[in-house]
Amino acid sequence: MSAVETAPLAHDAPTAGGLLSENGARKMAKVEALKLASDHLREPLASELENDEPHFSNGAVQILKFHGSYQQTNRDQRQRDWSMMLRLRSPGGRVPAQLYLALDELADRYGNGTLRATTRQTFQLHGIPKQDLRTVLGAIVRNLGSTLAACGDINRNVMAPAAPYTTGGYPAARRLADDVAALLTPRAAMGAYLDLWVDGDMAYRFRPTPKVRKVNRQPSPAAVHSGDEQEPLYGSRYLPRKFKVGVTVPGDNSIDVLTQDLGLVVFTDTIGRLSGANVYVGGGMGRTHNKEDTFARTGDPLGYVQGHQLLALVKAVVALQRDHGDRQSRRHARLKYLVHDRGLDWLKASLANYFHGDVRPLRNEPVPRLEHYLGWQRQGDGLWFVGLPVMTGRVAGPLKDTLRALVQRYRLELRVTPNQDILLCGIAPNQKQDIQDQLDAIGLQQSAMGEPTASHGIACPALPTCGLAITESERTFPDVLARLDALGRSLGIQQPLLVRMTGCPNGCSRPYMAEVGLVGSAAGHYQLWLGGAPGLTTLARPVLDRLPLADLEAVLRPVLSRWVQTAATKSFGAFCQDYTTEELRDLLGAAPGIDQR
Ligand code: SRM
Ligand code: SF4
Repeated sequence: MSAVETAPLAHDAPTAGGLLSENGARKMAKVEALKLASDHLREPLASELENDEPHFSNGAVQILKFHGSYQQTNRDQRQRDWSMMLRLRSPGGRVPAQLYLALDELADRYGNGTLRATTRQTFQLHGIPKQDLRTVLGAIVRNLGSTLAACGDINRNVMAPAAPYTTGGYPAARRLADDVAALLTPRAAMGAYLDLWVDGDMAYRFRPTPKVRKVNRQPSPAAVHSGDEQEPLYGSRYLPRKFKVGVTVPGDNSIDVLTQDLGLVVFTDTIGRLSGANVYVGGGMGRTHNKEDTFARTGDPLGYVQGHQLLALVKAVVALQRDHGDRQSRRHARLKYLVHDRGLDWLKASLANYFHGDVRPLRNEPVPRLEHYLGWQRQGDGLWFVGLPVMTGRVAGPLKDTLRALVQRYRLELRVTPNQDILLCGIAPNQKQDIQDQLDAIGLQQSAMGEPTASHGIACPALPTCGLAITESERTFPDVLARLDALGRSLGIQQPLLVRMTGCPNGCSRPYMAEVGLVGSAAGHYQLWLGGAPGLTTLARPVLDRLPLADLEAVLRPVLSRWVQTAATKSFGAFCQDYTTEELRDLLGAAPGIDQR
């Protein structure tokens, strides 16, 4: 099948947009045609795994993503140096000891010797040569991990509060996240996945949770079915674009709930059983510089749905996006554009074809906070966990050695937080001192928790691995934080600032929710966003397009100074919200080389 062609739609429900070919038929976009021709995500990947080329073709690369891997080059090297990034899928960030130890070893033996905790609560490995991909991926599956659907046009890793609290609504939120992950696991693609990576060994088949089995047995509205018996929810072209779900409890916004395509805030009864959830739809961060029709957006409240109807609701929203999401323009294909363009009323009316349950008015929620869970805390079951700040999520050197030693000795489960930090969980009281001693030996807790911004900031990988990066992010972030902390000290600022940085506008560290967002716009230059809230409830605004990083202090000093002098009881984000964009620009310091838009 050629890259762009006229082909029948796999599902004949309406699709937004629509390029017409000469004979008036709708032309299928390239990636759509590739998905359709892939035999549920097998080809041309399966064939190309057999050849000796050091890289995959573009077609295979698109299918490879659904298996959790991206082909990358080292952008520090002049010559193309191909390797694969592998991303796991770990709902709620849970990584058992056995899997962690396997990842640790695989990173050393086949990868670049590091692991990276991601902003969606999982681990990535970088630098895997193509010829080792089968070995590495097979080892992950055999150690009870999975990379299936960690990337690609499909539901991604489901987020949930990482803290292993055994009380309140936390266990219900984690169970719901597991159920959603199981519900949205592709069926036919699972077969392709096991065939490719573990010779079809069905022992590693992902088994749906009992709740999901029950929901799948119940009749759902006809519109939910894709028309493809093998892949009943997704159909043979899967979704128009990635889809992200996050689950949390009222007041804990560690998962950045408004940035999710579908955000669920669960309510429980007095003994922790799921009663229902407030549902938010249409959040998303990705945008493109100078393309005003792309934008970051916070989700809209859809309403409250009762617990026993929640999985049906989740399926319904996915099916609606499958049928109505834009399959012609990938830049415009996320659910957020559907909600923005057609409106919440349209969404609610259309959803009625897919969901026959009740959508009630939202329940009240407490003011949300970004919980970090750093330091020692009780789980609630007699055990402890310790939250370790990990700068930009990169696990390397002494930190990697210490984590391996601790996990090996005590068989500890890890949890990755949306803030790229790691929680060591299930610690018995008599293990605490030894663990603390080992953490002290590498200076981990003091160093990273001493500085106000460091325990809050996140940055995406950017150069050298990310093919879309315009600027540095991860490699320059520690220095940026140190400079901001020094500036804060010189101005007498006590409160931490929420700082997030990326190397391009795709928004992988969710910078548009930060109090200070730095978004790579040209070599050495960053778009400056101000005005996000510490509880991640408000979108920030762009105030400068090209801030030279060298001028960071000069530009921010006057506005930070005005804040501490006039409104220090407010957060910096709330202070910025009181001003128009023009006024905010006037409050910034002038520095040579700044283009004031
Ligand atoms: Fe992302 C693409 C890294 C979370 C929005 N993201 C990429 C790629 C795969 C680059 C590419 O397409 O070639 C990056 C790989 C870099 C590398 O070398 O590892 C990449 N994204 C990451 C991670 C590793 C950043 C991190 O610092 O941890 C995160 C992995 C998440 C995971 O475990 O699943 C990551 N990406 C996010 C998030 C945050 C989130 O999901 O909560 C977002 C914003 C939320 C959203 O989706 O709207 C995000 N990534 C994007 C986009 C823009 C999507 C859009 O709607 O326009 C792209 C580009 C694309 O998809 O075309 C992208
Ligand atoms: Fe790459 Fe841009 Fe995502 Fe950073 S924000 S990892 S530069 S795609």
